[in-house]
Amino acid sequence: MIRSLLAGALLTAATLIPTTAPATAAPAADTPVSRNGQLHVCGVKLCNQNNQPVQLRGMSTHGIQWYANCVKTASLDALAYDWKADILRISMYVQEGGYETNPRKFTDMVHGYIEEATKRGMYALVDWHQLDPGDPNANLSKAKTFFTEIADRHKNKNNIIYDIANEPNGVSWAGIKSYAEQMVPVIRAKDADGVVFVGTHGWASLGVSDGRTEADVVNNPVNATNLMYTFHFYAASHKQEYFDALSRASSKIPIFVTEFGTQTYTGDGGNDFTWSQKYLDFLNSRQIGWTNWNFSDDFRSGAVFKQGTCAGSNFTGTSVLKPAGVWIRERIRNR
Ligand code: IDC
Repeated sequence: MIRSLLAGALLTAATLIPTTAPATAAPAADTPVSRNGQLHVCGVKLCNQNNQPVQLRGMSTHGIQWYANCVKTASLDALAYDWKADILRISMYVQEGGYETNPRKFTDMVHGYIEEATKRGMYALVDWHQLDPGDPNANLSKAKTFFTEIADRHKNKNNIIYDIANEPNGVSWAGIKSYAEQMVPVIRAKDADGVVFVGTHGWASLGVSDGRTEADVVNNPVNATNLMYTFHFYAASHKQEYFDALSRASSKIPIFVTEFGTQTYTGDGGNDFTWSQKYLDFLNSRQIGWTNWNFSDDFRSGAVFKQGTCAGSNFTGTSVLKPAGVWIRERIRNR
């Protein structure tokens, strides 16, 4: 009886196995993390375990206090195996209903998303999404508590990157540098080889949105190793002046683009694919990594999925995507 039941079960299973692997099947061993391992900063680039420069491409979640339903098994499978992303940016707002309202809940959500990225062989970029207030020092003690636990829990993984300040604003570069020099030792005390990112002044514009330039950073870098500076752009808003600052800075300091959109800085409006392509061509030529804003079905044009997609379970292919999503998926997949 047991034998025949077992045989029946095996037969059923066999008939269910499709002849070709589905698009969502996990490649067993060949993943971005298996290929590259623990990363480190090498000069102005990010290098892999073999000391070769590596460019990571992927997506940022929307705020996980709002769009957790877009970060689940089916969507992460699509990101890893259909989009072929190297990296997931986990955007945890501090204010606006985020971390400060329930530190336990949000820290646990981030732990969970890190495990999900890890299972799929993607890098996990932990984004401390401070925005308002813009001075990261305002959230300093919260940041210490949060990153101490994240770094301690995941220190034995080789795929974690720590972004300690999303978009500093209304604060001088000196103020951000001081914050970074307090945060880096907190993280390194737990995870000695973890790469740390820090946002630049003027909403991660290298100072340009504050009427400053990248010279503030170049002439007064954070006193820390294994650290990169972040730059954000929204292609329909941020054109030549921003591009030129990025271009100049990228030969002098290590840069990662942790957020960009093909539309305006509102994350909405018409797409400027011409300027977006100009930026990506430059980033690709310099092997500067990037994550695009954002992996959700918000109504805005920069949310890659059509509204309502996240309530379902189909995230694969282009039929679920808005124009920005079709454009960016293509540029993550094809390299
Ligand atoms: C926007 C979201 C929007 C949300 C708003 C509030 O798209 O739904 O209401 O934040 O914080 C950034 C920020 C990022 C912004 C994004 C688009 O880091 O939080 O998201 N943006 O405006 N910097 C430049 C643009």
